Amino acid sequence: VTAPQGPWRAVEVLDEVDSTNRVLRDRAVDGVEPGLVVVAEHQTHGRGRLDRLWESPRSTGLTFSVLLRPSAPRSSWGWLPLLAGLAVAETLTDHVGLDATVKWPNDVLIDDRKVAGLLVEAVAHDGAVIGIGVNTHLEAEALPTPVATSLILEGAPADAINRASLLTAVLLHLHERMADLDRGPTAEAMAAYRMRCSTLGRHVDITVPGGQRIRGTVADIADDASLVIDVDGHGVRHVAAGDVVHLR
Ligand code: BT5
Repeated sequence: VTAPQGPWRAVEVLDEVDSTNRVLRDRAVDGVEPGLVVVAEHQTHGRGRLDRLWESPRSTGLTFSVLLRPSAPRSSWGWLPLLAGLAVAETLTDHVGLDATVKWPNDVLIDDRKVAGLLVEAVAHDGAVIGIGVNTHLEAEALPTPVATSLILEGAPADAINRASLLTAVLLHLHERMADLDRGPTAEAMAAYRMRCSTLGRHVDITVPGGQRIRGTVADIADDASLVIDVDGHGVRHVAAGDVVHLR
């Protein structure tokens, strides 16, 4: 793997590690410069949000993290996972030829099934770790949930999902969308996110931190990256964090 253009200084490939996010979080504490990319052939404890697990048998996925130091003010960091997810979805369309959407806040879907997940964490020295897991070669019997899918199952051509070339393509798109974040985020980036967001307009069930559940229709993604929900029978509510289920 060679480091592509952009802010990426180096790409480190590890055979086995608990979690690439954990590695970069520790490196950030040690004061490592941003721009480092860590890829794992296998993660023994891939992390999702809220102590959930990201399951990916050896060599069936692209699992990596990047360390950045966004110059955008913290008030716009809500857009970080959204625009990173947008970059992944754009890569799947441009590089692999599949129609991918983003599910707020951190999933990438094909045909409403999860093909990629993102975990963004604020770390030492104003850093942000963006962890990305993409199911590339996962076969049907190995899917961790019924709502998961993989690029191979969606009919992607084998050469397009070669993990080294996919990584290079994702890093290029990520570089562009993170530059948009640092510029504002730009109106173009926010519009591109809204266009690709399959949560927008959907009837959803949301569990917010603390456990409260809200049912309603997603009316908008606000400029602060929160969801604007038309709560069934109870007016409008902004939700900045939570787990979303798309209802039929
Ligand atoms: C995520 O969390 O989707 C974030 C996943 C981030 C993984 C990357 S891999 C590289 C980097 N290093 C890490 O340690 N993590 C990052 P969340 O929204 O909480 O979703 C987790 C849920 O997705 C699980 O509870 C499962 O239901 C489901 N899931 C687990 N593995 C999956 C897979 N391979 N494909 C689709 N869904 C999966």
